[in-house]
Amino acid sequence: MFMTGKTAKNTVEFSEFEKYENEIVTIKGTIHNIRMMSDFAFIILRTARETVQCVYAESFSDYRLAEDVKEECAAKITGKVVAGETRDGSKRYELQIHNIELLSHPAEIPPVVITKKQVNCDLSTKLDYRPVTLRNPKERAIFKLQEGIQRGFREFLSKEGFTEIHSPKINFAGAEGGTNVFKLDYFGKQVYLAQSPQLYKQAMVAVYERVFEIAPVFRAEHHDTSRHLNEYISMDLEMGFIESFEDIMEMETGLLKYIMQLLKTEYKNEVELLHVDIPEITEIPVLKFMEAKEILMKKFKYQPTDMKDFDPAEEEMLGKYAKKQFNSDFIFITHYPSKKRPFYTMDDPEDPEYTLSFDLLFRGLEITSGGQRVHDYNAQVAKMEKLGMNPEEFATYLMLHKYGAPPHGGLGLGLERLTMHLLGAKNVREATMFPRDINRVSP
Ligand code: AMO
Repeated sequence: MFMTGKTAKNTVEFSEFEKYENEIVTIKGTIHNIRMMSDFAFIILRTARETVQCVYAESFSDYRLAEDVKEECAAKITGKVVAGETRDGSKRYELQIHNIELLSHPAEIPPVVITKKQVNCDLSTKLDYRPVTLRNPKERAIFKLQEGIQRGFREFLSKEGFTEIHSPKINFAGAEGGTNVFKLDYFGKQVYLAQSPQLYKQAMVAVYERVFEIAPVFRAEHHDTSRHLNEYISMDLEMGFIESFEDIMEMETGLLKYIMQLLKTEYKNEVELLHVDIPEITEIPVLKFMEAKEILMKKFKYQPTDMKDFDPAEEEMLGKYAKKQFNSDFIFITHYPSKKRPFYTMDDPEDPEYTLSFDLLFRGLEITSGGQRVHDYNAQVAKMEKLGMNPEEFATYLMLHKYGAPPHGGLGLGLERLTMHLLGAKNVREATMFPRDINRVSP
């Protein structure tokens, strides 16, 4: 026997129906819904990205609907492609059934109704039965859309000369500091799950100049919040030879424009099904951290409790401000206080209390952190010592600086957070296929 690499199929896709009008074709999928009428039946077939209306009537052929044709059976349906009309008068193809070949039978009926427009149960139940509830067309559209975001990220950066990398997730140290690092026993030695690809993406700048990674990262978040996950997909980029940290913000603006355009064109069905309000991006306003604090105090009469960072309420207010003042769904906040940014962040030479860093807020939620990094060896060692870190523990990271690194910077964009606010969802878990949080590691 030989494999030839040919992947010819003997079934057609719904997208090809137009060219088969009035012809007999076979299509495969899962029987999503059966609606029995008095002398005919609608059988909705769920294919990879569509639902196809198939109609059964005795007049169409000699085939008679068998008893075991049930919802969630995998099937091949043969029939005649006919053009029908939807409620709004547009053309929609359907299939007049001539035969149904069942390929599998479910052992039980689904525990949650998935045939309605949306899955009507609480979030926790929805997540408990995720392998089943994700079959619902609206539910699965979320993650198709999410695929589009990642695809846009990858396509845009590839065109901009970035190399895709994969950094290790079992690491000698946490890259972001703080207490939210997962410890792991590694053959008797303590290691850590990657909080981000930070140390590795920086190392690779001296190799490929521009790199990106889309991969899971791990944060031991001890609180159950609507915006934190213990495992999330971080879309990271790092670029060398920057003139300033603003180059990274320009890159992200271009990147987001590209992603939104891709969603509008190639993910139109999902955008419509989910009623996604795709943001129009022409330019993104930029505010300095302290300017933003002043706006909060003066315009919103808000008295911040922490002058080193923003709380969620402040981010929300800044989101509203960006919309009202600049008609923008996004706003960059720059120059975060040095005390709140990780050790690799470059301080602003003009005012070292602050950093050459930024966050990007999308509709009032932080979706990105980024900035310029320290690239000089002595400066990085000095900064680590100032923060009470032991540079020797980071000797492999410091090879980058010791043996020469170009000026560089980058960013990390949280995929689930971006998806969440595109959907207008209240909880990040809605935008996470199989979320991991303090109470959930299954399914
Ligand atoms: P930071 O820690 O701010 O920066 O994370 C970057 C982005 O990741 C998302 N994010 C999260 N999403 C879900 N659950 C969480 N627990 C969570 N934590 C963070 C947010 C956030 O803006 N190394 C830097 C990035 C860089 O400077 O390149 C970093 O990881 O959207």
